[in-house]
Amino acid sequence: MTDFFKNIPTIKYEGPGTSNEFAFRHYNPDEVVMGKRMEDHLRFAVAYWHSFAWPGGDPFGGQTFERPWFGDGMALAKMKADVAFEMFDILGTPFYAFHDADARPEGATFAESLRNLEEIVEYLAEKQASHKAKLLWGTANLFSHRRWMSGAATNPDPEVYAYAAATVKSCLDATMKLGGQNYVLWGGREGYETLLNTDLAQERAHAGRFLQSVVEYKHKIGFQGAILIEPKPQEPSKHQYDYDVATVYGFLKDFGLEKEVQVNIEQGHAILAGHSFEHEIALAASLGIFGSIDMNRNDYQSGWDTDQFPNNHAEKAVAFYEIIRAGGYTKGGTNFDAKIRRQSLDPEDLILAHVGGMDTCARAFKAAAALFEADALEAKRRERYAGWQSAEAKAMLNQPLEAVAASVLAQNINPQPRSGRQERLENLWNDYI
Ligand code: XUL
Ligand code: CO
Repeated sequence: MTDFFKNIPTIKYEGPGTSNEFAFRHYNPDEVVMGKRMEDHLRFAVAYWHSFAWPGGDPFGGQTFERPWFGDGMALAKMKADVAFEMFDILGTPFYAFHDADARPEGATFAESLRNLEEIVEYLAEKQASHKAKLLWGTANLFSHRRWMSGAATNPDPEVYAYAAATVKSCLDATMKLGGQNYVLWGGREGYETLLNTDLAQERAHAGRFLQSVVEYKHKIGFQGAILIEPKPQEPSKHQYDYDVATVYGFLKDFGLEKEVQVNIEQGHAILAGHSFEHEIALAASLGIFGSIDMNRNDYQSGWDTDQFPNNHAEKAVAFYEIIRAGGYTKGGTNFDAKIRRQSLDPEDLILAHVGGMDTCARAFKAAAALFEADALEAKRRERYAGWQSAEAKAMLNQPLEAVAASVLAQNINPQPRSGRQERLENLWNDYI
């Protein structure tokens, strides 16, 4: 036991009326909604990087957090893991997610980094065995170290491609060892700063081959988790090749991977791509590639990825509605890719940020589930498309253009526009949130 969270109690559900800061108002893990416990619907995960590895810097200033585990060496890395599992216990979160670089010290050589990773993975495995939290996903940090500055799999230097392959292999091995349910690839540096020095076609081809080789290796070792790409349009690169869900789907089709790889959709990334979170979820579900989500919010004035904790349940309810329509998660979950602000120095801030985020999601989820179960919105949607239920309408989809055209003249077809009822549907939403 460390004393980092000393005096902070285990967070329990007390309901919306409580005045206890250290209690859930909406997240009751055992409450059954739509036939399943909320914990099993929401599958919350804590992100190791934001909560335990990030020092609180921004582009204008450095470290603001002083954590007893900051520094180098395995002993501190293990203290970090101890604190992390203490936080998972306090919150009751069933999952966590991590990059290699969040958990192990960087070595002077690849071999040393690998030894450090293997040692910390051993330690995390012991932790998992004696605590509730399990691994939602593992991933490789292929963006922070200067070796990745011009890309990982898309780097002009073949040695960097090789180093990326070795790194992803080691992280996939680690994820498998820890029973991870997914493996995520986020290509922050898989893009360019300027087209003037970039062979876009070659870089894209290398990214495709790299991903194929990851999938081949997954099958070779018998990893049962899902491989997920996390789309993001830009930041840190000016342009990233995994721009949004539609772009990723085209990429997967191009490399024959659309049945092998799914997406991890992040709220803030969807907004940066000019979409809504729910749009990205609905599109991924319709394409059969919905996997998991990174839950957060951006500051809506700053125009960049501020990774804040969600605090607006009405906004998230629409996203959870699409997840429910998609049939919910299978291997995925709700990972808080969110960090406290750099002025939020206290251990309490870390805990209560998650409490608020979990409550926001639970409240959103319950509203979405109630609306879905009432079938109110779905009934209206079905009614809108009801014309397509007729045999004649269905048959039309198999007819050539000229036959459809002829039917307009023969039957004197004269369609009458009908209201889309948007405001009425928005009012219906308000009844549930
Ligand atoms: C960056 C981001 C990453 C990925 C994992 O914007 O979202 O933290 O989730 O590499
Ligand atoms: Co993310």
